This record gives sequence, structure tokens and C-alpha cells, in this order.
Amino acid sequence: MIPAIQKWPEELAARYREAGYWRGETFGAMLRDRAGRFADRTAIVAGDTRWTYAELDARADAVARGFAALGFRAGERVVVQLPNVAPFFSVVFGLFRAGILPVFALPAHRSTEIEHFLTRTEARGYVITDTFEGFDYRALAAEVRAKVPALGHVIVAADDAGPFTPLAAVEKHDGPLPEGPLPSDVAFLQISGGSTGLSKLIPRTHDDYIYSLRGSNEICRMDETSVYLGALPIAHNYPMSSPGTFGTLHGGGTVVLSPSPAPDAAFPLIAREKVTITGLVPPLALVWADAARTTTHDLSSLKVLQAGGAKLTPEVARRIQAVFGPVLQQVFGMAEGLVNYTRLDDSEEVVTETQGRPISPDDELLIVDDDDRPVAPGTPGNLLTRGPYTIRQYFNEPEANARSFTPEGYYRTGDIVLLRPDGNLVVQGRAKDQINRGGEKVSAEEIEDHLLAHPGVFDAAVVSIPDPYLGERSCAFVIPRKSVPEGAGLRPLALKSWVRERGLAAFKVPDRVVFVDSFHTTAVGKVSRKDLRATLRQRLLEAD
Ligand code: J2J
Repeated sequence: MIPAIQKWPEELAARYREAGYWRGETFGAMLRDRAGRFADRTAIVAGDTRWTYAELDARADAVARGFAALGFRAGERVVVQLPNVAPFFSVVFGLFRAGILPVFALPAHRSTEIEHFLTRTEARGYVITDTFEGFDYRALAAEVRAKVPALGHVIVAADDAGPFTPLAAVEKHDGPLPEGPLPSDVAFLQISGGSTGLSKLIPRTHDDYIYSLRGSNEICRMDETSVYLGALPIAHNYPMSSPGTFGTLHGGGTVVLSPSPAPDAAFPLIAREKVTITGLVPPLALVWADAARTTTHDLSSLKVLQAGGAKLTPEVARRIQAVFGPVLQQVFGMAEGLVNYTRLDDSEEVVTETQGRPISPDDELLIVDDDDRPVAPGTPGNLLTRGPYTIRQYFNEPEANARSFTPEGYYRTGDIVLLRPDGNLVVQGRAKDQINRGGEKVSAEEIEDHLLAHPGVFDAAVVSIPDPYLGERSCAFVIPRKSVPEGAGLRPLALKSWVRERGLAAFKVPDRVVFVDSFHTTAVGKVSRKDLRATLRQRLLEAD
């Protein structure tokens, strides 16, 4: 088995420890400590379920013992695909405690993505729920198990496990508690947004991630009185850690889970549980602002309303503040590490116009041109970063690592930003070939590869197009292969179904398909995919 590791150069690691960023704590120990200090306080609220810290801690122990009894050992990986349900926390904290690494799949992922996560991480375990939003995860598990023989255990965190093992049965094993991991060990694998091919996996250590939680909690003033609403899918890095559900548990507060981010699900929960903070993506923040105008639910407990994951325009920021008051916080982060926040006492101008500044004084930011030379102050450029909670490598991706990190260990974010004299960043665009569909990231290349697999497709290029609601949508330019019947009769709907049926998350299906006879690349010589996408995008904007 390929070990999942994350390593900083020794002198930097020493500095991060000396500065008190890395304190040698693990997630297992963190929960044990909070269960000691806040035993009877409510940790998790989901539907009719309410777990105290003591209960969550006991359940995490049961999960750790159960997985050990099933033969899972420290360092192994288990793909966890759960929606916003309470067992998400008993499962992942149980795995943390046993040193087993959860791989955080999203509820939207389908067979192709799950198969990739399972095979790439050599996972022998897959944790799902029964059904959610009308989709049966047991059928998905049956499909991937047929393709991935190494998948030994499918565990269902719900009553009706079908042919698989119910979580309750795993929790009944009464073996010894496995020896825990080291704080410097990788705790889990997050999923990268991806701009090439398939999603890469992001190894985060206990030390580095817990530091990002502590830093986020300080900035967002989280403590045991905080009530965080998990409205977005909680497996996303943003609602997990900025400060998100994990930050809330770090602070001893209460996590309230909403099955959906829609106002009719979320607003009653805010009123009933007196939610103090939540994180949204910009399109949702706008929907909430509209709904809040006429709601009968009392939303006055909300002290912090975060918008992040995609660019919030100043205009939308103002609309949110007009309804909710001065509670807006912008968050610009990435699952690879670096997170920027506007601060709660920042001026309205900063909160409206900027994406904030980093968590740590030791977050190093470089803004460079395409040749990696620093740009003049105040000029937009490519953002490179390294620091005490930003990864130095992806899991098992030698080629991507060489592209995504500089020799000095800076992560190439792919974002184009401007650094203001006051230290705040403004995101101006993106150099990476990605579509940011209201916070859901889609790799252009990944979708092109699926389109090219269609017998009627000669060539395809996927680009982002502006969208008044989502910020961006995806558009696929397709050259049909006229010489075959499949190409002659090709329709947009057929291609959309094709992508969906290849086992991809619905948010990756192109929103628009435009058929063209050729890409008309006028430039002499070989045109890069990147330039081609830019040209096509421009042509579409001019035509619309
Ligand atoms: C513009 N683009 C943004 C913003 C992220 C906190 C918040 C977000 C994420 C996240 C996260 C943006 N304005 N405010 O993990 O902890 C785009 C950038 C970035 C990419 C990362 C967190 N906030 N983005 O969104 O790994 O392009 O993390 O590089 O999903 O989202 O995506 P992701």
C-alpha cells in the first residue's frame, strides 16, 4: 500500500512547532478533550438526533473499535460518502481515532468518481447512507463493488443496509481501541477541485488542519456558545474547516445540520436552534437574502454569514448586507490549505470589496507573472502560497506535483489575485482550466475526456461562461464526427445524458452544448488547449 504522507522541510516544521501553530494534537484527542470539558453540551443536531459531546465521543470509540475488528489498520483509507447526517461525525472521528484515513467524497459523486477514489487510494472500505434526495447509494455501492474487487466492506450508516453491513453492526464489535496516529500523520484525504483530468487527493495532517481550525475560530470568534449551521454539503473543505463543523467541535459549540441549503430547510433551523454562524456560496447567499425579506422565521441570532467558494461581487455583497445587516464575512480558501477571511471588525468597504487576508502570519503569499517573477505591487498576478497548513504535495501524483508546486514548495493556486496595500486580497480571475459553478469546481479536461469518448465526437473543448445566478456555467464546444451516424445526428441532450451516464456528478454535466464545424484556430502552429478554450469562450461572449 502506498503510504499517504505530507512533509514540510524540517526547518519549517520546527518553526511551525516553535510558533505554536502545530501543538501535537490529534483529532481523536481533540474530541476526547472536548468530551471531558463539555460532556453534556450538544455537539450535533440533525433531524430528531441530538448528540452530546460525551455521546459523540463514545460513538467515535465504537466506530474505531469496529473498524479495527473488521481488520482495518492505521494508514488505510476508507471512502466516506455521507450527506449532512449525524453519523458523518461518529464515522470520521472514529476513523481518525483509529488512524484510518477518510477520503471525503461528495454526495453528488457517482460511480466513475467513487471508483477513482477507491482505486487511487486502495481503499478497502466505503461508507454510505441508504438513500438521500431520491438517490439510492446502495445501488451505487453495488455498481462500484462489481468493478473494484478490492473493496471489501461497504458500510451503510442507516437502518436499511440492503446487502451490505449496517454501521450499527460495526459499532457492536467490542475489541480493543486501536493505538492512535501521530499528530504529524495524515488524518484524511480531501478532494481537489481539479483542473486536469481526475480529482487529485489532498493529504492533510492532524497538526496542520487543527491549526487552521484554531486560527479560523479566533478570526470568527467561535467558542462553546457558537452554533454553526451546516447548510452546504459538509464533506466540502469550506463547511468542514472555515471554521465549519470541525471548527465548531474544536471550540465546544453546537453543529446543526440542514439536509439542504434552501431557505425553507435552513431558516426554521436557524430560528429553532439559534444558529450564530453559517457558510454559504455566493448564489445561495443571494437566494437567502431574497427569502429573508419576507420570512416569518427569526434569523436575528445569526452573527456571521459567510460567503465563499466563488467570487462574491460587491453588488451582491451589498444586497446581503442590506437584508442581514453587518454580518457578512468573505472567505477565499482552498482544500489544499490557504484560507483568507475578512475580519469581523473590518470596514464595510473591506468586507464588500475584498476576499480578506490569510489566517496565519506565516502564510507566505507570492503574486507572480507567468514566468514566476513577482509582479509590481498592486498588479494582478498568479497567487502562489506556502505555509503551516498548505500542502506540499498531492497524494501519489508525481507529475501533478511537479506542475502544481514550485521547487521552493509554493502551491500554485491557479487564482489571479491583486494584493491591496492594506493586505487584503481581491480575486480577479483564474488561470486554471476550471469552471467554478457556484462553488462546485469542474475540470474542463475531465469533461472533455468524457465527451471525446463518445463515438460521434471528433473534438471537444469545455469552457466557463458567465451566469447571472451561478457566477459561471459550463459550455462544451463539440465538433461532431460527420463520417459516422452517431456524429450526424448528435444532439445536445444526448451528449448531456452521455456525460451523466458515464457515472459523473450532475454538476459536471455541461450546461450548454454548442456544435461547431471546426475550432477555426487562426494562430499558426500548435495551439494549446488553454488558448483554444480562451478563444472559444471569447467568441461565444461576442456572439451572445
Ligand atoms: C473567488 N474564488 C474563490 C472566493 C474559493 C474556504 C472557502 C472556500 C474553499 C474552497 C475552501 C473563493 N472568491 N471567495 O476550501 O476552506 C475558488 C478559488 C480557489 C478554489 C478552491 C475553504 N473561494 N474560490 O472553495 O478547494 O479558485 O475550496 O482556488 O473547493 O475556489 O476550491 P475548493
